[in-house]
Amino acid sequence: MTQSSDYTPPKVWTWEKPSGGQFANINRPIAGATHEKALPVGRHPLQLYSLATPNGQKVAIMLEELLALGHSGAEYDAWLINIYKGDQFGSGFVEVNPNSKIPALMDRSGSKPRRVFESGAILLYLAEKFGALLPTDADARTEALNWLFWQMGSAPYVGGGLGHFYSYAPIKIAYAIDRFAMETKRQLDVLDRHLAENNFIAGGEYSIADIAIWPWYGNLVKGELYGAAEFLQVSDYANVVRWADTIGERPAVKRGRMVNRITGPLSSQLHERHDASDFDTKTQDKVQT
Ligand SMILES: N[C@@H](CCC(=O)N[C@@H](CS)C(=O)NCC(=O)O)C(=O)O
Repeated sequence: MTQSSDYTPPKVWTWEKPSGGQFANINRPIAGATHEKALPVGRHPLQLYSLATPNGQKVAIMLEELLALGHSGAEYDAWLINIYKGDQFGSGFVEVNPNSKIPALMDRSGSKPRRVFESGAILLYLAEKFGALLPTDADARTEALNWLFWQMGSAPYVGGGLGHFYSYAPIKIAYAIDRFAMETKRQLDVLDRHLAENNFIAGGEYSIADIAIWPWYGNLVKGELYGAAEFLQVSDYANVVRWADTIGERPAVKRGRMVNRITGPLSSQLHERHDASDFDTKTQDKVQT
């Protein structure tokens, strides 16, 4: 392994300059708002403030699944928070999520607005609110929550670890890439072994565990994340690929991943979603013509 020791950490770390890489201009060691900006509010009970990253996709997919199940109370406005431009540091957004990360949800269906942040908490909140997509049987419910929290703890190694060092970092560091490629492959193997025995993550029933895991590991094995499919030899994980294909075919998943999307084919980008018909009329290919 390549060893490099041309850097000795100082006694006290200081923030002197942007560290380079794709997110250098938005990363900072201080929480809180950088500017005053109120969030827009639409007409629906649920207001989603997001971007179609894997964590953002989870919530839009969940809402589309709930609507497909007939839960009209899950109608939502989805507003674009462009994290590359620093929208997550606006005062209104920070009030909804003090951690300045998408996705964030405001539930305005009650007597006073209720904020929900952290994608796992949002999925659980919506599943409980609508009594859907979380098994009621104690064993299956526990298993769904096991995997939901597994995802929340594991994906940062994929995103903040592999994705950062393989794709975004300004220099390629063999030690870091090896460390996180190894961990990502181990996680894919965990999933592959589990999905060899189960159709869905919590067993026989599609649930919020699938909705949490698919945007990360499903996108990864389908080559939609960090361009790392070949690097990780994802075809070795045949059960994950089979599961990813099955879920990717769900109409609500196809819709949900378009919401607040600002990259990819214009026909797949729905920057804001305020009505079910927006999928047919407001994608960027139609808005721009
Ligand atoms: N644990 C959080 C992670 C959310 C997260 O990392 N969001 C990223 C995009 S995927 C973000 O908003 N980054 C903006 C920033 O770091 O400034 C969740 O699952 O909701």
